[in-house]
Amino acid sequence: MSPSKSPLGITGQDGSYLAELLIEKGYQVHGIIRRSSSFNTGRIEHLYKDAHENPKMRLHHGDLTDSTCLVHIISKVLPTEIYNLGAQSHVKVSFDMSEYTADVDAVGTLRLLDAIRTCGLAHLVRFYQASTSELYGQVQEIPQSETTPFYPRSPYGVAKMYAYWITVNYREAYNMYACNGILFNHESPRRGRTFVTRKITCAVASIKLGKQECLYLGNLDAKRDWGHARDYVEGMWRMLQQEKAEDFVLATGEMHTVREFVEKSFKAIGETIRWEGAAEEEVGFDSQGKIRVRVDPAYYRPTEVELLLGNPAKAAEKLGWKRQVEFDALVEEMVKADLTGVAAGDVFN
Ligand code: NDP
Ligand code: GDR
Repeated sequence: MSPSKSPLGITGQDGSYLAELLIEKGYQVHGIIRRSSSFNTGRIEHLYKDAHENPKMRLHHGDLTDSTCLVHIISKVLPTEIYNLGAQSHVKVSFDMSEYTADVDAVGTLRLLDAIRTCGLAHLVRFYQASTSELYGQVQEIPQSETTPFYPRSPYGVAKMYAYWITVNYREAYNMYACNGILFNHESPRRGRTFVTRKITCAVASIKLGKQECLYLGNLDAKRDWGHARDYVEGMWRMLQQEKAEDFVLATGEMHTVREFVEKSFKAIGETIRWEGAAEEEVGFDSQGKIRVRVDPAYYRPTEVELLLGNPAKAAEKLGWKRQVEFDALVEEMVKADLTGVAAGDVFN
């Protein structure tokens, strides 16, 4: 039997790139998807169609809030690697749905680890946990590495901190091959449209095509370390190919503000943004003097993570991993994809 990989969260941004990578590597992929009243498989449609002729990918209905289904799927599939990418992954939404976020992101990870043990696979399965730079939250050190103390600033960050430690604990207690990838923000044309990068590139494309007047944003001064999702799924896979399970930071080592992301995105359509005013009154004008960006405090978070900058030295040394896509190329790719998508009336998500 060829080794099989099970990504949870296969319908998300990272899951879709990871599924592509694993199929390319010749593995059988079993994805777990949630039942939905509408199609939620847009990002993996191209892979699923192929599966009818060449069954390299199978989908199973399941949910991180349902232990029984996790046990059933794992005992049926007998995977060699499990990637837990499933999560309520939106930081702002986690303030509105804190209990649900804890159930899926924190307890869901525990359920999955216990399902592996229940199936008697603790020594056979390699487990990847999608940990996050949100664990660092309030700045303790710049740049942040595997040894930087955690100080999460949202229900999402706190839930992911439980998931981080339960992964470490199961590695130590049950000798499981279980790793945390502490990934800094990574984006792509498949990024959900409510995350700031994709919200910006979609709006810029819509403004260019005359379908939107103005983009409303929250904190323009937040700083993030943004890379390309395709590079990061390669790093996830490499983490599970080591002799010994360890935790790794994946990041670019470069930081930009939301404001810079806006400016670069407009530059990609040949437009320059001029800022006026401060804080909630700040606006961005285009070269014709039209207001194209406004601040809406509704997008502020009760507690904000102001600055994230990762140090990927350990991943470079031990995994031979390095980001391939530079910041400018990432922005250009996203704007270009959205120009095509908006023109065709066919945007992801
Ligand atoms: P997305 O939000 O795009 O995808 C999340 C996935 O989780 C979707 O497939 C979603 O299914 C699934 N999911 C949500 N709730 C459940 C549930 N209860 N049971 C099973 N599956 C569920 O996230 P990304 O692809 O961007 O991120 C992947 C993982 O990496 C997440 O855990 C995220 O927290 C983490 N992460 C992401 C970073 C980033 O910058 N992208 C950085 C660091 C960590 P559905 O499609 O049905 O909603
Ligand atoms: P983040 O990503 O919270 O870092 O979590 P997001 O793109 O949502 O926010 C990044 C920064 O931009 C600021 N911001 C806005 N954000 C959104 N979504 N919408 C806005 O209008 C807006 N205006 C300004 C935010 O305040 C923030 O500072 C992502 C998710 O993928 C997590 O799952 C993952 O763990 C982390 O990245 C690493």
